[in-house]
Amino acid sequence: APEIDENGTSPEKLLAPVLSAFWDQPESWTLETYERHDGYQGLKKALAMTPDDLIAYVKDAGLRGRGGAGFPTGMKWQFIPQGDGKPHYLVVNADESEPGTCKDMPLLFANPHSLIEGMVIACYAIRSSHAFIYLRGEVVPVLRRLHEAVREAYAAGYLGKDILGSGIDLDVVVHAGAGAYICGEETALLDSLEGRRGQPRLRPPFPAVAGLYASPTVVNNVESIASVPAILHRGKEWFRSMGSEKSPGFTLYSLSGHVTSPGQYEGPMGLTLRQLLDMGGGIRAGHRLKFWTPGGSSTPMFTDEHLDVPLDYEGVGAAGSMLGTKALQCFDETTCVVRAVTRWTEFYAHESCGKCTPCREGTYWLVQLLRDIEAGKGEMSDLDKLNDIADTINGKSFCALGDGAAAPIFSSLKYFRAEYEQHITGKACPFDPAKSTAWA
Ligand code: L3W
Ligand code: SF4
Repeated sequence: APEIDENGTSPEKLLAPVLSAFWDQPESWTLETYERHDGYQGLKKALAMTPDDLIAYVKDAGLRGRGGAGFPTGMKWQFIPQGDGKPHYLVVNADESEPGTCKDMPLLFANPHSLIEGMVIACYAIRSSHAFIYLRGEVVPVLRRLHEAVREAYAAGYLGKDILGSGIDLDVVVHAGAGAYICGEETALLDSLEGRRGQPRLRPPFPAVAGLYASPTVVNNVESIASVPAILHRGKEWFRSMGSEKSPGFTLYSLSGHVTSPGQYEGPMGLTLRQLLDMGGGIRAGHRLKFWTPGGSSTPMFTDEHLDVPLDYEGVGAAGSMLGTKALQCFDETTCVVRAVTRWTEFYAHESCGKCTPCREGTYWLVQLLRDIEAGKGEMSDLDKLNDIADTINGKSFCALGDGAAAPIFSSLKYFRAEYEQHITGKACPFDPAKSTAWA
């Protein structure tokens, strides 16, 4: 059982999942199952409010975006201008691709109606009658399930014309992307949705001002929107009773890597990796934690010194990283950190959209240096070169992908410089690859 801290992380809260409450039930994804678990009750409460009051309610609840940046959801909705005569759009970012992140796909697979209900609520708030779900296209079973859930919602009157007799209309389009990581960046996603090559746009203007088809657009992560119905149904005070003042509520953590029972774990914001590992059976038997990521590979890595860092925006930030998507990838002592960083950097080089020079060229050169070091062909001066190239990418690239590529370079050099040096002086990787199961 997880340790309970003095900040009010009670057993009831840990053991009362919301988003994942009935994932284990037969046909959890159907409308019938959802309605049996209070489905679409939050929508009824929302429709009894004015849109402005609804936005204020979500703002007061303190929900922060679950896609990586933690931007306040209610504030984002409030940015949408009113009475401007333009169409407004809601776009759900379901392009989950950050390495280690596996929460939105299971959520959509097991409980798609929580997203659809949240979308109706959000669209009522921002006065939108057209919404899109931009889904990572490779995940075909989720695509099929979403299509079916949307069909059920239309048939039951939760989508379409005059929803529940309220006079509001909403059409939802499910759009499958073609498998580019950059299309998870909100403006590249919008370009892709419009039928163009997905590359980030200059911000400002932010999507709230000029988004899809140059109209005011809210882009929210799946988990953010799927969390809204429960806030309406059970109340903002209930939501605020979990987590911390600045990072309230429940959330899904993705636990992966050298863990006895990897998977999705739901709990209040601010749990620690130690608590999550307790729930997940710990690091695999006979091994110990070496390094881990708090929010996917784009966030600076942590070590076993950080087991008690509260996994909220403030706690992780104070410890020198970012909460990101709460993707906790755990690596034990059999993993070569140089190999892991090489693999991640290959990913960023492959996924770099090529629009800006620091990222396009820098990620390529990082890969060349890292491959040499890992193969025992590196020189000591390469470590400064790695740092310099990462420094040229970080903060000087057009979008967050560049910063994400630099993050593992800086943090691995900070915590594991000696291991890089060992590769260089020993002219070989000190790890027997056969002993490392992290990389196939
Ligand atoms: C109107 C303003 N809107 C900010 C909006 C903005 C966006 C949101 C957050 O990157 C991070 C990134 C990844 N007027 C506004 C405004 N907004 N100022 O607020 O914006 P921002 O720029 O802080 O972040 P972002 O560009 O959304 C997201 C990190 O998350 N990440 C996640 C990666 C991948 C996934 C996935 O696969 N699902 O999420 C991991 O760390 O690196 O730093 O909506 O428009 N003045
Ligand atoms: Fe494209 Fe990378 Fe530049 Fe982002 S940082 S715009 S992904 S080249």
